[in-house]
Amino acid sequence: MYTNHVRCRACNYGPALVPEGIKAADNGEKLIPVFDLGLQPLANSFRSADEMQDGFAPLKVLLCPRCSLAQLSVVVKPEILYANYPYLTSGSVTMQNHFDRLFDDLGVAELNSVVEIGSNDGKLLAHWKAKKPTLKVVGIDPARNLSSLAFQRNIGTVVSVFDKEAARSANAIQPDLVLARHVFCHVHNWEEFILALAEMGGPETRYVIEVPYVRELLDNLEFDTIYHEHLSYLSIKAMEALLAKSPLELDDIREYPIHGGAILLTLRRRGAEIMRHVIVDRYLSMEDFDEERWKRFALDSCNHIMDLTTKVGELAVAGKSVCGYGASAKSTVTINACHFSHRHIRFICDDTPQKQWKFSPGSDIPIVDEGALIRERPDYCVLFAWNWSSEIIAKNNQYLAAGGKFIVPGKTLEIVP
Ligand code: DWN
Repeated sequence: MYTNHVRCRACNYGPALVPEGIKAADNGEKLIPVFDLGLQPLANSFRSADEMQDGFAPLKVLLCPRCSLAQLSVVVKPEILYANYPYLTSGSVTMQNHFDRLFDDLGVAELNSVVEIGSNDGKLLAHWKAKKPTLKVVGIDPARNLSSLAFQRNIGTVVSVFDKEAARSANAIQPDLVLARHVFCHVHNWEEFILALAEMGGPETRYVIEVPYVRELLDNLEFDTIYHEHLSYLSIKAMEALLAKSPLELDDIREYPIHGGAILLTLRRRGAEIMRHVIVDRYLSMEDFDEERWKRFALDSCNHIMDLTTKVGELAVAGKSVCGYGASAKSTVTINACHFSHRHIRFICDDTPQKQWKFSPGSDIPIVDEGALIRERPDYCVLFAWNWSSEIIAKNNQYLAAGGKFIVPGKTLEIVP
């Protein structure tokens, strides 16, 4: 189900890779363990009552002391994670607004063709085509179940993990822009990914990667964004170490609040007539993601997990009913880290049909439709999908009016109202 990962995927720091049984001279290089949640289920392995729970794998973060890339100690096989993927890009207003902002910030109105890697169900490309009908678009995504949804939106998808072959297929539209949103940190072989990117487009093509920024994870204790799909937790320093040997270079960085705080990296071919933006050096000068910072994060995250466990446990003992909202990958991490069961969290409301009437991975907590919040009217609701909290709270004012309260996990637990 998984392989062990011991060398940094950005700068190759780590022990020499030698054949089994051969004792290698110790080069003294070893990635540093900085955060460990033990054996955890796969965050999107939702199962119905008659299905076996998929495997568990170690969830441990290793830090590269040379380039500051944090990365998981194992790599779960992509076909296990993504062949039939239950996560749908959010259709929320917040996400639509983000798509509009990217359309404007990336100047898509002036472009002819866009390829999206990890295009999921085609929502973004369909949204952009609605704004510019002449835009040529192609998606690349390994999940066959999602590509059929994209097809219903008239978005063609190369059904494949992203590699050179998929890149050459998508390159038929000669893209001006290649976009990869929340994909890059799911990828194991970064060098191959960058080389495959360079197979597309021409001298002026922009390659734009949107990923969570490790600074937000550390600052906001976003421990629940650490799961097996997220193989890496990106710093600009690590990106520069990776690109140093590649045909592409980092040209610009922008920040967006989506998914708890993301950065948008614009890469270009080396030598393109573009001045590298000074902002890259500004980020490099501010980054301090070292072992001491990560170990402080680990301690604070453990305290946060204890606080939530205690709060929900006290409510259960007091006879209060508690449910959850948002069967996100994040909810799986939190539920298993807190060892919650159906006795603590009676159910989780979620608007994703592929997740409803199944169980949260690793637990006996059922996932139900959003209407259950009003039908069952529990006393408290843990907002596992905290990155959509304003939207979710706004649409559930009837629950609040009936006396319900949301528990919003964050750096500190917030009770709303
Ligand atoms: O990297 C990834 C991020 C970008 O998205 C993927 N590996 C997996 C996924 O992570 P996630 O599952 O934590 O994503 P979300 O978007 O935080 O999940 C929110 C969940 O809440 C979804 O299952 C949908 C649900 N939801 C809902 O029921 N009602 C969301 C909204 C906004 C709502 O109104």
